[in-house]
Amino acid sequence: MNEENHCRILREHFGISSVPEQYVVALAGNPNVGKSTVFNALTGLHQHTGNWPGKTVDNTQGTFSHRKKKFLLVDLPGTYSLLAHTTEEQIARDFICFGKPDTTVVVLDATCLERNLNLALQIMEITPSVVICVNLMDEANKKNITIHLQELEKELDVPIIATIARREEGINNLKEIIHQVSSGLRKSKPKQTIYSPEIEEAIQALLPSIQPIVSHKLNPRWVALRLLDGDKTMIENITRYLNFQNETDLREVAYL
Ligand SMILES: Nc1nc2c(ncn2[C@@H]2O[C@H](COP(=O)(O)OP(=O)(O)O)[C@@H](O)[C@H]2O)c(=O)[nH]1
Ligand SMILES: [Mg+2]
Repeated sequence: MNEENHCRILREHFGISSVPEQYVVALAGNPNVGKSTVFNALTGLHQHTGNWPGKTVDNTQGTFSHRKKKFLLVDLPGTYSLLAHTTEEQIARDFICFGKPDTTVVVLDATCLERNLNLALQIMEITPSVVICVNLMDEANKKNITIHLQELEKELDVPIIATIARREEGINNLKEIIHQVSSGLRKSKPKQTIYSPEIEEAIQALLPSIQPIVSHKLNPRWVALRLLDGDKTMIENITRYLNFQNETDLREVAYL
């Protein structure tokens, strides 16, 4: 997809007004993890709020520069998952899948990492361009919670940055890693959730049919999982998205 086309899709479908030489960064996270605080620390006053097209959900966008590169940051609605069907979850999921952000930052609450990791793992199934921001480190310290960040980073195979967003601690490191991931200087192969043998077998059976259709546009394993879910709206969205790019109808694969 060329850059101008990408900007047009972002504008028409997501109300995102990016310019071609700008990296687009999505900010995801459960509600109340300090996402807006991270957003403010990254963008300062350079932000404005509107609505997602056709929805009554806030769409806040902001900009910052780092190492002479420009970044457009999009604050996604706070969600626990990307699988259920609330408007907020749909917006977050569609943006990560089809808006093709250069980097998706997942903000996690350091005091309840395990619950928060659920969303991170779901996002890691969609895109390899993920950065995990473990926020509220001061609160975790107060509760004597120790997080082995390096081990977690190795385990998940995505960059992890610790922050105390309220004090702007770690924000520069976060900018640095966003720059590295967006520009392709740092590439990850995020750990994938392994399902039961039956599901894994079904994924393997579908992949050869899915791969040529979705090629590099979507992660084939993720598409296989959605087909197995039988999530009709999502299958329609994927089909529309691929048609948009003049691709074969995905439904043929769904009804194999
Ligand atoms: N102690 C502490 N509080 C924080 C930190 N980051 C955010 N907060 C606070 O957590 C609350 C929720 O933050 P907010 O950014 O609105 O969360 P959001 O719902 O994820 O957007 C606010 O009171 C913030 O001031 C942090 O790193 N440490
Ligand atoms: Mg918020």
